[in-house]
Amino acid sequence: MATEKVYTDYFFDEPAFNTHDGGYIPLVRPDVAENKLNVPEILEPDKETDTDMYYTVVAQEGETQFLPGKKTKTWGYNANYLGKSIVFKNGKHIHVTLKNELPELTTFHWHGLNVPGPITDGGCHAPVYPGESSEIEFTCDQPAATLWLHAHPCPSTAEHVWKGLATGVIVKDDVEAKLPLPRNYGVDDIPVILQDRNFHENNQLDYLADYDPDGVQGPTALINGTVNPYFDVTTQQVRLRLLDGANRREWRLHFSDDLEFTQVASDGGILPSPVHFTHLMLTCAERAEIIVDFGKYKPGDEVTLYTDDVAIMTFKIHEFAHHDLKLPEHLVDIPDPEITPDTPVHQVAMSGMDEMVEMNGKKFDMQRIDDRQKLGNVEVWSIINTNDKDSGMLHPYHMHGTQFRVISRNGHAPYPNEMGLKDTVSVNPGEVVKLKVWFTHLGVFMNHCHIIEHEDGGMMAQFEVFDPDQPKQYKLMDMDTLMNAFAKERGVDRKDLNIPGMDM
Ligand SMILES: [Cu+2]
Repeated sequence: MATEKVYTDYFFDEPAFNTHDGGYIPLVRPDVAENKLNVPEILEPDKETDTDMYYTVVAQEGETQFLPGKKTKTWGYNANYLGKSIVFKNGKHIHVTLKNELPELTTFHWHGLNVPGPITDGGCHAPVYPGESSEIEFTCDQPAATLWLHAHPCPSTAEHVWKGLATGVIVKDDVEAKLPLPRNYGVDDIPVILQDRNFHENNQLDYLADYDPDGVQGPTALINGTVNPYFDVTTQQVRLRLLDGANRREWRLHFSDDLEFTQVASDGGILPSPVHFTHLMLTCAERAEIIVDFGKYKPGDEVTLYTDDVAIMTFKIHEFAHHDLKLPEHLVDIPDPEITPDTPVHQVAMSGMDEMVEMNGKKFDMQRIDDRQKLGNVEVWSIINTNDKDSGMLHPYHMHGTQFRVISRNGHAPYPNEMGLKDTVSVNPGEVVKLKVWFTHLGVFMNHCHIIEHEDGGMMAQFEVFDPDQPKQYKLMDMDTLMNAFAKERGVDRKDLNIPGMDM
């Protein structure tokens, strides 16, 4: 790999957009002992046949020991905080019972999974009320990838995620299985969910106290829910399935000694070719699978992972058998459907900051369909961030129901690690990002900024994927029904519901 091009800069044209906002909170390394990195267990199926898999995902309350002293009240999926990792095999028919044991309604959104909308997709139209469960089923039909599951009950998505409702979803397939990549889960293949939180009195979270319409942050990094984590390295290469699971934080990652690493997958799966780096920036909801080669270290050494100049995780090197990984220059073929000058272009403008955020000049309305695209068509979506280049924020743009290709950034080639399938793309202030988008399922889906408070605050729209030969009617949720349900569940008058994103 020595002759490969190694990128040594973040690709973004400004080092740290998220510091533009006056409310930016830098991370501080907590003054507590190191903790062994939590590696989430894998969710066992309830039942499996040759063709079908059955799972139960439970949204539940719990308590988590993040810091010395009092445990923190948290939410999670089949766990106290975050959740068990869910593994799907491409081609299998999947049945999931979605069970809500929380005191209020939530939804289960499969971020990056190509499934029909809006119910299976799990956005705001698919609430599961407390004490109830619902069933979904779909055929897993996409390449191996690191996806995720998170709550999406707008305008309360951000608070639900802040409390812990997010977990990794791993899709496996036969193509990835043939590549020489580490895949021993928990040993050399680990999810790395990057978040930040603020702890109040008695180590509790207090979302409303920390509320910022440009995204809630805290000074303490949590990796898979672990404060100040270390990971025991027992193999020469380790595959990290990085996910920016923060409400608004960008992660600018690099290792001690400027150790090189190799990205092999982006949001929607394996990249056509590996990309070698020393620095990698991830924006909200983006994923990157990277291979880190610890071959030059010896037992007892430690390698530190930083974001900016703050250490967030330590890799403790143990004895390992040396094994030089030979990654092929070409990993997989990625679909790249053709477009022509006649291809329809959808325009999306993400504008504003704070409470002023909008999409195409409007706030989100769950009863309004903002755009349409025919099933199977390949069309261009042109996304502009109208924020000011000097003081504006970056908006990570996410589309439900698809894995797209990035065509260009302000007319230039996308970043070298954007050549694969993606479902979330950072759009810098003043930038136009063009996407090539197609859909394989019908439904009503959402597109939005993945700074979750921007999404809750209205920087979100929805579109219908239609087929003239199979016209469909959708029963869409309305704000009154959702707000009345939240008020009833929280035992307050609707006017006293304190959901900041709804003040739009
Ligand atoms: Cu945004």
